[in-house]
Amino acid sequence: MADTALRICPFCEATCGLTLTIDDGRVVGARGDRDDVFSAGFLCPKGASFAELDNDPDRLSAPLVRRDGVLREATWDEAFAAMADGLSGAIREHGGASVGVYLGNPNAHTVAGSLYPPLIVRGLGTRHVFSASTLDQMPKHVSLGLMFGSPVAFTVPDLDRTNYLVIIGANPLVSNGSLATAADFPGKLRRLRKRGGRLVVIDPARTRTAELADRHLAPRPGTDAALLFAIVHVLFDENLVDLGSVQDFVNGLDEVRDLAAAFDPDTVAAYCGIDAEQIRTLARELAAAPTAAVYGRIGTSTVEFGTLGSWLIDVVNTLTGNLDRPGGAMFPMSPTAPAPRGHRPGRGFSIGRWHSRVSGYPEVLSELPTPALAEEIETPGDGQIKAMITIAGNPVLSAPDGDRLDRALAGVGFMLSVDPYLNETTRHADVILPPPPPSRAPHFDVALNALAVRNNARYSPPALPLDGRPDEAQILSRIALVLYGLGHDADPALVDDQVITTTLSKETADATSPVAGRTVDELIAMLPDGPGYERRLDMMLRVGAYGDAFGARPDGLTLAKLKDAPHGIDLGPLQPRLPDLLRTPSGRIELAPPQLISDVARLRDALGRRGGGFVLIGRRHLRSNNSWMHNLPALTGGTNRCTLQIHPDDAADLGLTDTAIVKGPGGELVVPVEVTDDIRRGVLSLPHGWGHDRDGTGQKLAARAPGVNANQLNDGSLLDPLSGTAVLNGIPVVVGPAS
Ligand SMILES: Nc1nc2c(c(=O)[nH]1)N[C@H]1C(S)=C(S)[C@@H](COP(=O)(O)OP(=O)(O)OC[C@H]3O[C@@H](n4cnc5c(=O)[nH]c(N)nc54)[C@H](O)[C@@H]3O)O[C@H]1N2
Ligand SMILES: Nc1nc2c(c(=O)[nH]1)N[C@H]1C(S)=C(S)[C@@H](COP(=O)(O)OP(=O)(O)OC[C@H]3O[C@@H](n4cnc5c(=O)[nH]c(N)nc54)[C@H](O)[C@@H]3O)O[C@H]1N2
Ligand code: SF4
Ligand SMILES: [Mo]
Repeated sequence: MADTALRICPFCEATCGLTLTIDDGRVVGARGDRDDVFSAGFLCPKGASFAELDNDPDRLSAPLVRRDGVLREATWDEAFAAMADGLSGAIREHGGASVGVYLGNPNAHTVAGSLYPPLIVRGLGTRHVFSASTLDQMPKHVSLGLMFGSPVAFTVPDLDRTNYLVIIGANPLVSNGSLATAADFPGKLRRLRKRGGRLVVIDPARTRTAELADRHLAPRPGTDAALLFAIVHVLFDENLVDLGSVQDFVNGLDEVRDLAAAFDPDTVAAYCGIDAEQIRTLARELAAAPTAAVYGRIGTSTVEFGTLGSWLIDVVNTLTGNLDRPGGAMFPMSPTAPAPRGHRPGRGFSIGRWHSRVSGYPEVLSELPTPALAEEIETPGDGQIKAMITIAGNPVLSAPDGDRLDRALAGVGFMLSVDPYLNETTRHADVILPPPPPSRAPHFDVALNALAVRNNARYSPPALPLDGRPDEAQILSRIALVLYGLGHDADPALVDDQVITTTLSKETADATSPVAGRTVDELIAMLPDGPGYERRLDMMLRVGAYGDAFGARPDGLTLAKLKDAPHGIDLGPLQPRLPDLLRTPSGRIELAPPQLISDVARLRDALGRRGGGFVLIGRRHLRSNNSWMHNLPALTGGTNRCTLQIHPDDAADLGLTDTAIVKGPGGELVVPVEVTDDIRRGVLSLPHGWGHDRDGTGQKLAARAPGVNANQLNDGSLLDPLSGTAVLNGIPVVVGPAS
């Protein structure tokens, strides 16, 4: 008898509710859950392939331990013991600070990945922390931190209510949205147009999102920050600035106006390759629209001026009166974020509290730039990385110059990976601890609820039992136990208990907390029985904005209430949150933070550049997900996969027909050519996450159509200096026919 179970999809930021079909103890199908309060039945090809991914025969079902140089299956006891030996040995010899940690993207999509890695980092006491953030959204954290005082005070476009949306450097019809959690992003864009709203897309490629737009502008890659500055220039020049509801708490307006003076549309037009009149029109329309929002992603983030671009997006939102207003750019209220405590000055946000050892890159959010990982492993001396832990990451393919990182990882003394696959990165591990498939894991969007375009809370318990395997929470807890000196076989609940006690001690001592003055023991006694992560989620929900404050607000949220509402609880449209959420020392919005101001000189200097030569950008595919979904039959094959897109005129000039050789600062690749006028002249596009042709990996299907690693063209030396984020778009390359 087939059964069903509800499960939020963990494969991208859209967080669709799925209905899984379960037969004979395994998932055999997935469809969109029409009753899900957030996604209302939407799903994409990746969600539809849930069963294949869950049952992929190449997924590791047992841990691997390296013996005599060879990775072999081991029992969980053996593997945990080997993990403990390896880590303790490295720490004994070189100290916890010598252990590097790399945290990959799926951590943002799992309960375990959200709750436990910070404890591992703290247990090690290491500053060698690297993550996918510096290949992705770190510029946004920095601009938010400097403007609003909190690096997680995300602004998202109010998609359901806006009248005018500018999407710059994002392709949500393919990515399904990022840093703006919205199930059915495509439907929301269509509905925007149906209700008379307008959509403008700014992207060097005519993407599927651009095809849906009223207007598509195709700038030269890397020039977004200047383009946005020109919009700011016009807003001031034509007296269109109107701060709306935030006007009483904005600092730095004059500085921004003065800085924008250098970015007049005529100067910027030549640099961006967009008509000055188009820029003026955009600024005027943004100012005139009843509500409007500018939303940017990867194309504005992983570029030379990533932090400036991320900042200027919110500057434009502010200057047009759209910050924090319905239909504009708003701040979501996550159910597990601490309840708002009223308007008060904060400590602000700083970067560069320490620097990387070899290149001297500043720390950002307690992390160092991932492009610096290889050199920190390779370079001898005090503070060298001697051991590595990777959790849910594949930096050999996702970061610049994977060949170098590949060699570096091969030389690390001890490496531990928590990952379901033996892949380009984990093949270097001495111990691989595989989490169970998603059907056997719980789901709650600790990270992504803070980005949702409509407030909501949903919880999926595991759809299937663990069958004797540890879940990822237990795996990560056992690593933490070793680091706390308790031994890998201590009770994993100790880890959660410690977090709960610490958190509740702080809450009860904080006069502004909803549980101020209560006793910790009383609150702990109210937590449910069950796995540690459920106890922690319950605690977070109860002291959160919608929580029951441990009984003080009986109608409020608890985990039990979420379990009783399997399709989720809708918490309503986004609400204005300023000035309460500001945590800047001034208690005001800092429109012109000094760190950003001083970086503007670099942008001004770039204005004289005129291009010439080719630049490389990336793209995503609806049936792919970074590097790790190329092993599923339903998602393989088809066109437009790992091909080099080039404009027909460029291809003709070069005599390019089928295969090209591309050379970049980091190496060269031979790749099939796809001639298309969807791309701007002078620009080449190649997706990332490919290059599955290394020995010793275990994804057999992926290896049959390996593609090439776009990141090998990149040597990783170019970073956005404020955020330490790799420049992945706008890489200068040389291209010609492969003969
Ligand atoms: N050129 C170029 N490079 C890019 C990008 C680009 O646009 N252009 N994009 C960048 C971006 S935005 C990102 S986020 C990074 C991604 O960078 P990474 O996160 O390093 O790479 P992924 O390919 O997402 O690898 C995810 C890993 O997690 C494992 N995994 C999957 N599910 C789970 C799970 O439940 N638990 C655990 N423990 N592991 C799991 C997979 O097997 C895989 O090994 O790539 C970046 N690289
Ligand atoms: N199907 C699928 N979905 C995914 C992923 C995936 O790999 N596949 N990855 C997930 C992850 S980790 C992330 S972070 C998100 C990313 O989500 P998005 O940012 O929406 O995805 P991208 O397709 O990388 O879109 C970036 C766009 O920027 C454009 N671009 C490049 N350079 C520039 C530039 O200089 N200026 C401007 N204006 N545009 C530029 C590119 O042409 C591209 O269309 O997607 C997530 N969703
Ligand atoms: S859009 Fe994202 S969350 Fe929704 S089904 Fe597809 S992969 Fe899953
Ligand atoms: Mo990402």
